[in-house]
Amino acid sequence: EMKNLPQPKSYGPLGNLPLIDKEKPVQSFMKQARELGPIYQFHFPGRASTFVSSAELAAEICDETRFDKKIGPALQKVRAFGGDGLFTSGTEEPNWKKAHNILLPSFSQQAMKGYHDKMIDLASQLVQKWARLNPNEEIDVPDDMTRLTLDTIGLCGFNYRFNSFYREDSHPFVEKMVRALDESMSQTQRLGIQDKLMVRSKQQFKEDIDYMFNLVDQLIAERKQAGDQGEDDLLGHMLKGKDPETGESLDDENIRFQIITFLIAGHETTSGLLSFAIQYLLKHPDKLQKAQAEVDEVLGDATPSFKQVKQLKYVRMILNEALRLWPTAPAFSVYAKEDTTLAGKYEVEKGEAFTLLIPELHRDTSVWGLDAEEFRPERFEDMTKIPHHAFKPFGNGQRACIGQQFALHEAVLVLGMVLQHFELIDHSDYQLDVKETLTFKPEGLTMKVKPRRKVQMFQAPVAEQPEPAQEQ
Ligand code: FDE
Repeated sequence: EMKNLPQPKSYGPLGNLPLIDKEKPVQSFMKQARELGPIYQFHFPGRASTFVSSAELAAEICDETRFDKKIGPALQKVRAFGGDGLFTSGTEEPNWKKAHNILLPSFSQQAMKGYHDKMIDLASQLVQKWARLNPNEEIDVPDDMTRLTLDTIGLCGFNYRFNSFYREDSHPFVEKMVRALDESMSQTQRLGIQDKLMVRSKQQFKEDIDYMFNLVDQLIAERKQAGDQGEDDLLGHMLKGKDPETGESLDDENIRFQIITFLIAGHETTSGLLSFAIQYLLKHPDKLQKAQAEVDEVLGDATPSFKQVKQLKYVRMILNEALRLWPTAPAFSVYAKEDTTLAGKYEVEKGEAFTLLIPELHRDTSVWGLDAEEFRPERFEDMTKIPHHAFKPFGNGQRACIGQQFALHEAVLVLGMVLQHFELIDHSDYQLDVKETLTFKPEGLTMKVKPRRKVQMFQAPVAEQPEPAQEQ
């Protein structure tokens, strides 16, 4: 364990634990970083974590020759349902590389073209729902964005329709997944003895996981039963794909873990991203106007084509700026592969772990400037000017987000269509409150909308001319 690092106030056997807001652990760690500086140690009962948050130190721990992804205590808990899927497996576990190789082509630009029409299908459901609201009805933004992103990964990934827009409440999968994620987060903060007493929560955890396994196993079984119809989606690729390095394919248990991983990773984070972007637009009418002008110029009244989505440059900058201020997957951890030094100052022993607080990195004034706290999409005008390793909303290196292009194509397309069709109204003067369930979301964000143009709906046929009266 590293010595002589800054540490917050300690409370005997509880260590620094009382300093954490249980509902907002990452924001508590962010607050500590502001008080203690770019590297500090935090003591939980029985273990310690080292947090880093400057661009200088991020560049060090992102050096893959010296550091590799660490499956820390929180991800260990998520393994109860993510197993050795891509997100929760160690790089040295055989299934990580195998699945990575098999799934890479599913996330290429070429593959995005195949998903585009399905993304439009679901974005249209959202637009149609909002177009049919009465003027005074409120929209629960994160709620509808979660409907949208779950349905999108379901349809693009597995040709499965959650049909969330046809339900009053969210699909049961969401409730169970959120509760399971929440339980994993809470388990890592409980004392050993406390955790043993949480019999009811544990039972619930097991029931929630069983539900997810059942839904997914059914999906796999149905696809297999339907025979080899070569569906060109993630599931199809996993069932048929062979790792070019080993010639092996994935087993059914691992495919189950991958599907759950994609359902979770593919929708929680993306719906949060869209919600934060809308939150910022509600608060920045000038940026909103600029984005609407771009959308009107590029799209006009048309449904976006694949190429047009690429042309929505300012919309993409808005999403990047939202990801900078509130990266929805806010932290990742690495461990040292050998003894090394950090920034020429800190001696590090092999195995030592570090957690990068991404929102703090994204506010480091030494690279982002004194206005780092401000929402200013224009800073992404020229991506080559973004300093290397200063912007990490999708993680790092070979363990970075495989779904990055997918999430961005979807988010640009959806935000583009929303801006195309609606005026956004901050009816309640919303004050940002960031909720955590391993990912970030703007809690309680609602808005009202006013149509900007006619939404395509089924039209009644033009009334037919009455038949001329028959002459007798
Ligand atoms: C991944 C990821 C990451 C890293 C983590 C660590 O390192 O630990 C991050 C940071 C992320 N991711 C982020 C994000 C954001 C957003 C919006 C997203 N993300 C989205 C998405 C979608 C999808 C489908 C996904 N995503 C997926 C994924 C996966 C699978 C992973 C793992 C990879 C490996 O291999 O490791 C990730 N993601 Fe993400």
